[in-house]
Formats: sequence, structure tokens, C-alpha cells
Amino acid sequence: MTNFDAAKETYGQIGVDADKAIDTLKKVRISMHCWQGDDVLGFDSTQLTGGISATGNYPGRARNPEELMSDIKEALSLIPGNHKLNLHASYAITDEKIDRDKLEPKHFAAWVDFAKENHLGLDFNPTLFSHPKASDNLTLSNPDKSIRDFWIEHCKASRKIAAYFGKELSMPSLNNIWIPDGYKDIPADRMGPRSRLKNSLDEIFKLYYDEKYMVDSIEGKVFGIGVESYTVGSHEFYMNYAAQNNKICLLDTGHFHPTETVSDKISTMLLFNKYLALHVSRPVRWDSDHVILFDDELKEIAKELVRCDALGRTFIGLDFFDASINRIAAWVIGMRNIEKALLFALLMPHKTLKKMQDESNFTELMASMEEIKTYPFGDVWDHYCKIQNVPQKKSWFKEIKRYENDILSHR
Ligand code: RNT
Ligand code: ZN
Repeated sequence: MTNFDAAKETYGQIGVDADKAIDTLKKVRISMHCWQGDDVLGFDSTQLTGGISATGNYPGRARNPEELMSDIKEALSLIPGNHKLNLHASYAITDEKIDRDKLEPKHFAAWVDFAKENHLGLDFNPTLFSHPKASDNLTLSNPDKSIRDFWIEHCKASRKIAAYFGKELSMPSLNNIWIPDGYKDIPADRMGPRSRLKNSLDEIFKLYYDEKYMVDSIEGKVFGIGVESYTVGSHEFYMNYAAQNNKICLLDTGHFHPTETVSDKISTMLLFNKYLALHVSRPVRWDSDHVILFDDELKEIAKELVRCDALGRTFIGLDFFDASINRIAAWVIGMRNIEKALLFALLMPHKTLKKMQDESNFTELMASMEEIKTYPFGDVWDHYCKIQNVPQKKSWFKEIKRYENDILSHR
């Protein structure tokens, strides 16, 4: 009897089918963010702006498309499952010197080839930061119409590129708009910028795309570095805009006050929206974008997605950028952790637990939830890695060291 067989039996006793859990997990695609590989620099800028920051100077940052692709492939070889890659417009691959408002699908053809070769889907993001026209953190809400128009054109171009991804890869591509807009100090006018942002979005979304190819999401935030007092695109702003305009409201786990949890917001969003999008990150004291750990909040998010039966209508993306550790290991740890959290949630007897809650049987509910924590989850996880042909336990780390010695240390 293998460890997995024994674990299957243990889970069977509480009415959980471990094979079924694995089958469900296999179908979930996580969108792995390309920007962990190069500290969010992209190929068209030299400095990260927008009130976000990647700290650390671990050697081996990917400096060009070849290096980034090689690093992504290396990470994917150590992560179970079939996934998506999340790109930013600043990662266009072209010899032409073109500004962001003029980007076209052809500038991302190399990424489409890469996605096809590696069985990946693609998601997309317009890049409204790290650019001279965003130096004051005012883009779609800028009082200057010519600057607003530039960014509107950029967002329109992004939607077209995302739709091209969707068509080429036969899977909807999520085009997510996040802007850095805000003010460092108490504003004299809060309505003006928000109403300009609303008009800009209306203009961007005018053109209809089939959701088979492309879906739009919008991402709010509480504050950024340098824009501490007022964020134009707040959570309430986008939540209302999304509801009224049938867009997807994206929740980034680092974009709320430290005592708010995104896990608690998921059920509400699902009740009122067809789709939900997430940027899973780990805020430490602020929106610090630390690598996600297999911690309580990650498990709670996964539990919500599973017990609300929402895996089929949630776009799960990761969003962290740690430059202080091996960047490929950061991807692998984060991706394996979200997969672990989902598997952990899929191995819970949710029906039984819900019944206990409805019958006010809180003592047994607590007892059951606590006991499940030490069930042989690790054996099911190891089995999943095995059948997906990726390394089990920490054995993937040897490969990270090899790649670091052979490749990263020569950069
Ligand atoms: C910034 C947002 C945004 C970015 C990426 C790079 O706070 O979270 O999603 O992190 O687009
Ligand atoms: Zn985000």
C-alpha cells in the first residue's frame, strides 16, 4: 500500500474522494505573472514607477525576452498542472521603436509561439506605469486630455492584443486594467479625477469583443507609495463600475486595509457577478507583494472558491515580485502553494461542515476543522506531483541550484 493509498482511505472515511479532488485540480489554470522574473521592468523601460516596488538585488534577473522565456520554462518544469502566462504590455518583443499607444498583436507574436510550445494560455495587462507619460501617476484620470487619450489608446490596443491571444490559444484572455493614479496629499477634488476615469473606461470599453476570446477586468487599490492620500481607482469605484458595466472586478489580496481579508469578499462578489478575478499576493504590513505562502489566508481563499463551486468562473492570477531571492524559486514556491491550497480545499468535506454550521453544531464544526488540518494532505500532494511528472517534496530545489550555477550566475 502506498502513502497515497493510505491517505485516500483516511479521506474516504470523512466522505472525501482524493482522486476526484486531483481531477478537479488538474483542470484549474493559474495565471503565472511574467513580471516576477525581471522585477517588473519589462523590455521598454529602465525604472519601475507607479507606487509599486520590487526590493532586493538577488543576481540573475532576466534582462531580455530569451532569458525571461528560459526562466519561465524552467519554473514551469517544476510546477504541476497546465497554466497560463500573464503578460504586461511592457513585454512586447519587437525591434521597432514604438510607443505603447501603437502596440499591435504582431508585437506579441513571439509570446504566442512560446505559449503554444509550452501549452499555456495567455492573459494580458496594459502597462500604465514606468513611462514618461505616467511620471506623475496620472494616466486615465489625467486632467490633460492629450495624456488621457494616449492611455485610452494604449488600453484599446491591449484589448485587441488580448483578443488575439484568446483566438490563437482558444481560451479567453483576461485583459486587466490597473492604473497608479492618485495623490500624495489630501486632494481638493475627489470627484473630478474619478469622473474622468469613468469616462476614459467608457471610451476604452466601447468596442465589443466576444468573451470566448477576451474578457475585461479592472483592479482597484487602497493606496500606493507616493499616492498615500487618494487613489482614483479605489475598490468601491471599480466594484460599482464593474457591476454597472458587466466587467470583472479583480481583487488583489494586497490592495485592502491590513485587517480586511479577500477570502471574506469572495462570496459577495460571486453572488452579484458572473466572473471573478484575483491577484493572489501577500501583503506584509503594506502592499509589499511578497511571495505567497501556504498560509491560513491562502487556504481560506481556496476554500471559498471550492465551496462556492467557483473554480470555473474565477480567473486566478498571481501577483508578487521578490527580488531578494532566486526569482525562479519565487515562482515555483508561489505556484506550488496556490495549487496546494486548492488541493487542500478540495480535500475537505464541505457539505458535512456546512450542515454543522446550519444546525448550530459549532463545537463539532470546530473539532472537525481542527482535525482536518493534520490529515495526510502531503501524501495526496506528493502523488499529484508524481502523476504530473514534476519533482516531489523539496527535490525541485536541486534543479533551481543547478540552473542558478549554470545559467543565472553568468548573467
Ligand atoms: C499594482 C497592481 C498590479 C501590478 C501588476 C504589475 O499594485 O497589483 O496588478 O502589480 O500589474
Ligand atoms: Zn495586482
